[in-house]
Amino acid sequence: MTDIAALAERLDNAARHATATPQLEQPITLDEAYAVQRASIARRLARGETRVGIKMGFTSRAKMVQMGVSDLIWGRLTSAMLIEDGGSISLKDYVHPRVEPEVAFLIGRPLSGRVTAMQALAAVEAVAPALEIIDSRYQNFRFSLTDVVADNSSSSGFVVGPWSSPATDLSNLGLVMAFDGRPQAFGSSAAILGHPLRSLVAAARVVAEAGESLSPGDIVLAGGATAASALAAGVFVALAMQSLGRCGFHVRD
Ligand code: OOG
Ligand code: MG
Repeated sequence: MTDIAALAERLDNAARHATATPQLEQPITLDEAYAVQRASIARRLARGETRVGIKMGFTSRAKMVQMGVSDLIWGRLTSAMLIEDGGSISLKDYVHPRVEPEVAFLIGRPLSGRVTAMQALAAVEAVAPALEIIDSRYQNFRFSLTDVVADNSSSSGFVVGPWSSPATDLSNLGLVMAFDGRPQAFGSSAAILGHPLRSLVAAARVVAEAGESLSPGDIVLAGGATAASALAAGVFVALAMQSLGRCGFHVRD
């Protein structure tokens, strides 16, 4: 029997204290992994954090290849993970953080279940460039599919840039992620399942499978468009995305 509560506590503590934990010793099922994720987030909510949306993972080939996992996953975003655009983070709060360029959707109408891309778009209030900070709580940033799902899909922080009209064509927006002006990754929003809206369609389906819904005010991160880059102390991380503009944050020691 998998002790869901014990695993949730272990992963929550690893995140809170920024200390790595070994990969899970016993194999668990995907359903158990999502149950651990839900229980670990419940601990955060009990401490006063609020739910602000969800993040999709492994929606691009670049990310699947980098991490050796090829199934789409998702995780929950809480208020404590939101970093102000232009703000800063401290490396002390993370185990081995990485950053990746994403697209964010702001939900304007409830969305859940099997929907078409047109229906998903109709639920979008605004779109923005975003940077996700991922930080696996597992040693050496190595995990299996179920390990990473239990660990809330490595969610640890995110920055959202200026919101634009949902009418913005997201199909193929060029992007550059830079550290102190030095490009770390180039890409296109097309890398996200061919079109980031497909990630929102998938988000609507996976939350429904979990008995949940996307609600007005929720943020959905569509998934990294390129491989992630390890963060280094002192750098300013910037994302510039065609049509959508920029966002960024400072990394302190
Ligand atoms: C898992 C999270 C994946 C994405 O955008 O693909 C993810 C990881 O890479 O640690 O956030
Ligand atoms: Mg991501």
